[in-house]
Amino acid sequence: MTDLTHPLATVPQDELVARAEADPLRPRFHFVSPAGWLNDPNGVSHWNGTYHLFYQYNPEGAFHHRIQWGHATSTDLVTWTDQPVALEPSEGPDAEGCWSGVLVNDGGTPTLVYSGRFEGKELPCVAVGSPDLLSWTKDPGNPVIAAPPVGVDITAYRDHCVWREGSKWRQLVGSGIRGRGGTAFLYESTDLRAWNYVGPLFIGDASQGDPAGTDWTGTMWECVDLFRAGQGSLGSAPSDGSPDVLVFSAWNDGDTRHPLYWTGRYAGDTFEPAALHRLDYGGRFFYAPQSFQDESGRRVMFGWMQEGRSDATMVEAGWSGVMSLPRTVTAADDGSLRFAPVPEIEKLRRDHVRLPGQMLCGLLEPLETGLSGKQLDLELELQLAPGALLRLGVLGSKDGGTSGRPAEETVIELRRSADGAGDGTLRLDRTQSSLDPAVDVEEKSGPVPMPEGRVHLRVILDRSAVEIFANGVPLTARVYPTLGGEHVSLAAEGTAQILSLDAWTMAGIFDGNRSLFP
Ligand code: DQQ
Repeated sequence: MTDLTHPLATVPQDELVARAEADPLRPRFHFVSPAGWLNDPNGVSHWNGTYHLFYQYNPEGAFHHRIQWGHATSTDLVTWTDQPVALEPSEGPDAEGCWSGVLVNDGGTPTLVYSGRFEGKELPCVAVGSPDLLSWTKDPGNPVIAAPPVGVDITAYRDHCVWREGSKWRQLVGSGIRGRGGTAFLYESTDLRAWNYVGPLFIGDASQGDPAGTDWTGTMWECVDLFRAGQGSLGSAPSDGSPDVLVFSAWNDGDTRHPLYWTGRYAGDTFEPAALHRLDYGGRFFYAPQSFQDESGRRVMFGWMQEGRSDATMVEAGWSGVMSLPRTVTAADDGSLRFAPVPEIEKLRRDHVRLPGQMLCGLLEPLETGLSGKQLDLELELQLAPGALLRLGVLGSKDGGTSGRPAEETVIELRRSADGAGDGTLRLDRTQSSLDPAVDVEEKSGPVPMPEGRVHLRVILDRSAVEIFANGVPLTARVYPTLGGEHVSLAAEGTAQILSLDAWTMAGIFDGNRSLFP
């Protein structure tokens, strides 16, 4: 067991799991670490029929320190089995942490490429796995790249995207060029050990846009992920116009801002951008996403749903960080991406309730749906008139409050533009979501295509974890209700027709018997 040497390690390790499990705000059907700290998804993959999810893990407590690679496996992307820690810092180039990276199949040998942290900086390292992917041996030649490109003044340098192209491996390392913007440095290798620097694949422009904006590209790109969305593989000529996508998490001076993606074309040694998009309107609540193609050919993405409560509260709770549900990634006709929870998640649905379709016309008072729960999957088909607003309240507590409004409520709003044109807005209002004045309740919102005013709305609630998909556009966030409210209500301005509303309670995926060191 690790020594309790870190000043934040105030909860004894043998108490951490019980402490974490006792927290009513801890999700029950999202993957969470056994206790302690979790951040980025790493090495996400499908290997001989088994899904592997590695993650940034600190079993010492709920704070980011001396990061290891936690590991869990699944055969269905729904239930997960904890596996032994895959990578742990050791003397040498990863002595201060095994930071983010990926898994590749090197001619049958599972191989991790990750960022070893030493003396406050990260460099690329490699480890090879046993055939069952449960034990890992670090390469004696680590770090496999000795330093960032010479002569370039960088802001940071870490995280990896590695793929096979023809007879060679290619690798991107996330970085930023001081005074210019975020970037991904491209390398090439025949053996994953000796890498030749090719050049920056593409350089962002941090002087463009408002640094406070939700689409500012930042001064460094963390967790770059390059893939072809649709038919064909990276580097091949696209047969059907499928875009190439460069996902990155915009970072600035220690601040984890938000995930973005460029669509465009990767060819030769460069990426020609077509358009920049926000990946998830929850911003930092779906950070550091990583994707993979599973054995059925789907692209599946996980993201880190970081916390919106104080560091001290996390430490006290004994756990921090939620892995998003795995979501499929597809290209839409307009060239941008659409996301949906993988259908396997429906296995957890229980106690189906279908409400009759109804027309809501300018309802001032919220309509009681009779639905309630902290672990819910809600699916609505909606028809909004031009200018109409639909308001779905969840995790509401009826009692208290003199204004007639619930004492606590998290509100999801969909508004169709007044001119009835194709677009509308998805908004998450968390201002009444918690009586705790210390939690993050910043508004989250963004545009959603609403052809003919039709919206398919999916809302997945798992206590403090909320994932919303409106016509395939995601908004992911965290909420911290203090009253344990479970009410679901509906209200409208203008004319909003609910064509169907289906609701399920979601079963949990863990049995409460987890170990910090599986
Ligand atoms: N988290 C990792 C880094 C990465 C960052 C460290 C993103 O490798 O850049 O835990 O959240």
